Amino acid sequence: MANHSRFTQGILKKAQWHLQDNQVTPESVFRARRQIVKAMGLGAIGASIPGYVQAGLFDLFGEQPKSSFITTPLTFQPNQRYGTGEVLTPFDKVTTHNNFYEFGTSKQDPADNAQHFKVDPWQLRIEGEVERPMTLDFTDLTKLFPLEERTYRLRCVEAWSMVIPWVGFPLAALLKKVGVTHKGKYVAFETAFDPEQMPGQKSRLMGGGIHYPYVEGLTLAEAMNELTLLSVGLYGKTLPPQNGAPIRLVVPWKYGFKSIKSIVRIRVMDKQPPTSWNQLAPHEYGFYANVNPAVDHPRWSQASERRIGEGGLFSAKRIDTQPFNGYGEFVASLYGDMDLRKFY
Ligand SMILES: Nc1nc2c(c(=O)[nH]1)N[C@H]1C(S)=C(S)[C@@H](COP(=O)(O)O)O[C@H]1N2
Ligand SMILES: [Mo]
Repeated sequence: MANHSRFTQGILKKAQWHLQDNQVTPESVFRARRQIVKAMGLGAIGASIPGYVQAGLFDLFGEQPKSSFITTPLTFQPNQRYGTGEVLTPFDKVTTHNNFYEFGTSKQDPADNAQHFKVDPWQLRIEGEVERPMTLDFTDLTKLFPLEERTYRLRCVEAWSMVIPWVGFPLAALLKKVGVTHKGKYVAFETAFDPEQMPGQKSRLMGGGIHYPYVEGLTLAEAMNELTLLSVGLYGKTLPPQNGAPIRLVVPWKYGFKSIKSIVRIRVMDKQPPTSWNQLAPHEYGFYANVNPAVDHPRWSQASERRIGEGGLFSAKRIDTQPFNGYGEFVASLYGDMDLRKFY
């Protein structure tokens, strides 16, 4: 599908009561909320705070959640090692400006169409070239491994970006638990296939021409890299469905389409697995998809990006894109002298 819908945008609706982006500093709001939660004697955020108290706190700071979906607070340790020092993208932007073509191709569609997506019960199967295949159920996802909060930049191939406080655990922890065999060279991921719940899987037009289920893949070395996260939450609570509930991948040095959502299968393989955007338009989207300002997309430049939620509506802040999205110190060695123009 040559003219797929990567640049079709829904009409931007903005309610009157919205604060201007420059009137709030998301980072300070997030920290302040933690202070209040402490002062209220509820312990650190992540302690068992009822959902309605959380919702109340969002109200207090003018960050009305768009989700009617129930998210619950998580218990986690902050991990400062990857801190970007940048302003966090406001919660309402993170949860209303989404790519999740199973729910439609416009940025607002996932927030509008995913609210009734059922995530419990859930089964995530880990199989293939592993010693101990296993199936994780919904409760396992947040209980089996210690959770960390990590703030990462997310750079979409469409040249916009965000800064998001994820909660999750390293994919490496899961791969160590199942034990990769000597044949394991790649890791394949698959999103849920449920056309009854995911209207984009029913209609070729609504689903942007992708052949579902959405699939992605990494080399084993990429999958084992310390940055590669399986995320189960953001802003201290479980993931809203539009962000890939109940579990999604986050690979911060690669274009966002690698960070596959709502995963039901992880398969360790001896061969490179097919990946959805590469199947749809192979000359535009490669298997590696490392963020690279020096290699333009055939139809637009990748040298800079629009930081969502900063600057005004028509003057969104543009910043330079960094090689590997700024994570070169952790990942450049994975690629040695590989020609990153050829392996895009
Ligand atoms: N299953 C699935 N995963 C997906 C997508 C998708 O359409 N379907 N879109 C990808 C793209 S293009 C991006 S930029 C990120 C966006 O994640 P966010 O909406 O949480 O910001 O999700 C990725 N994961
Ligand atoms: Mo993207």
